[in-house]
Amino acid sequence: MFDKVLVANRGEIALRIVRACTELGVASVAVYSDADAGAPHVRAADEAVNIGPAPSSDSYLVGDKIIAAAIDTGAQAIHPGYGFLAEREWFARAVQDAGLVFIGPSPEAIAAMGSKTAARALATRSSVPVVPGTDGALASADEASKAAEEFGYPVLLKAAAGGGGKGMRVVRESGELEAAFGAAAREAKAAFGDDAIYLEKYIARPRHVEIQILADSHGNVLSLGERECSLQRRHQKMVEEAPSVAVSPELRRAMGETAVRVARAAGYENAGTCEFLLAGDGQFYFLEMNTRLQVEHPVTELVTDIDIVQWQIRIAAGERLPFSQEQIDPRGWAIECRITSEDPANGFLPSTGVIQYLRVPSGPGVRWDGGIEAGSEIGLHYDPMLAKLIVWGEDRAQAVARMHRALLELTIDGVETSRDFHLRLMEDAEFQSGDFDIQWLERRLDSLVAVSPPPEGLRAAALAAALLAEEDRVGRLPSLSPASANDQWKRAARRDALRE
Ligand code: MV4
Repeated sequence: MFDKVLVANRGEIALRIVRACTELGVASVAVYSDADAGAPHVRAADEAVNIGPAPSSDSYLVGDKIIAAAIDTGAQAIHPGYGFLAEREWFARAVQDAGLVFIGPSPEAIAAMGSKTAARALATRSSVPVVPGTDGALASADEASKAAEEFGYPVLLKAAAGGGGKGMRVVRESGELEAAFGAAAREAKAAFGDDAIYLEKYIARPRHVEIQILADSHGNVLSLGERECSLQRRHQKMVEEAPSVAVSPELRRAMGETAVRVARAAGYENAGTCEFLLAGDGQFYFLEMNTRLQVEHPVTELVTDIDIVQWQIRIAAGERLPFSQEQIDPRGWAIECRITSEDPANGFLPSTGVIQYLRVPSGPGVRWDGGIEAGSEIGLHYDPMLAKLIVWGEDRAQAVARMHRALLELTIDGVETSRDFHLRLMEDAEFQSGDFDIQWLERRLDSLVAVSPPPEGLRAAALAAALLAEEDRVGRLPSLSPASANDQWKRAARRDALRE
């Protein structure tokens, strides 16, 4: 095992990795930008190194500074977390070339999965189902048009270098294709510096289900089961769960075996995730493989009782996975809410400020993976995710009830957060039924961010104030039925929320 590991990240994931190191008896080194001096992840680590100014392009994205910090402090390995340098082939190679261990897959595996067309080809060679589509990139809008006729409309144009929905265009009929092809290529060029576009048949209203795998350096590759990630807004996941209501034990086995096949074909090592679309008819299609630890890994940890981050470190140190596939049997239900500093009542506009007060939920089955504390300054330099609230229950209904209770316990003063949005989502009957797909959340958004009435007392006071103001204005108390008063109050409250 390593003596010392450098954590090349910030916020909640840096803390998560430091915790894993500490439990393994491994010393940890944090890195931090000027904006993060004194941040929780810095104090949690055994040592910390400043790597530059607040903008991540001058700090968390500068591989040379991070590698130099590892060498200077005598760390033997670097854990990249997610985002920043986690999926940069050049960084994984530079770490190796510096004589250090990159806690993640090889640069070759990162490169193989970085190209979505290469990943598709690799899957096809391994008899893994992919959405019907082109084998490689399209040379022109004309070629795209021919392919679209072959596979049939609607089709989806995707960036070969892509991921995360950038450079993606749904095309419903031939007349729209040429413009959509140009737009997708321009967007791909701007986002990835590569305008290569390929095409797939568009799958209507699927679920987004992914399989977590662990692969050691001794040829053992295991599936830790699925996560249900359909609840997204603009390609940002908001809530994840494990397992998925749509996955039977048979489907879990089939998808797990498929993910393991992809990982083996890529010579994959360490933790990784295969993303699938799951269609309404039960067909599943491999989309891409994420070659990193994912934000939502805790839901898998809670249902499998396997510490994925500890195993990432142990695998990188050459240890063997001690369990067999048969021993991995998800138990109970886990749900994660991503608590962000965004204002749901205001189009999820990022909110900034200082955390004035923080009450963290606790009690049975509750886990808080956070990166903030009272006094933390929330700016615009980094991702708005403040923390993840994760719960476990015996079944889905208990997990939902527990998440609702935990969200009630959560108080964050000083910035707007997604907390109330998550509360309303837990109260939503359709969410509770589990019957949703990748478009459901956006269809439902308006009703989930609508202003809910305050407690009775406050509402009565607000009504009394409104009536007295009206009396002042017109010289008599207006006649108002309770129902219409309630409607008028809601309209006024909604106006207020929109104005803020
Ligand atoms: C698709 C798809 C439907 N049909 N491919 C989104 C990002 C990238 N990981 C792949 N994604 C999708 N690929 C085919 N052939 C649906 C998605 C998708 C999605 C699309 C629109 C809006 C939200 C979405 C959320 C998840 C997946």
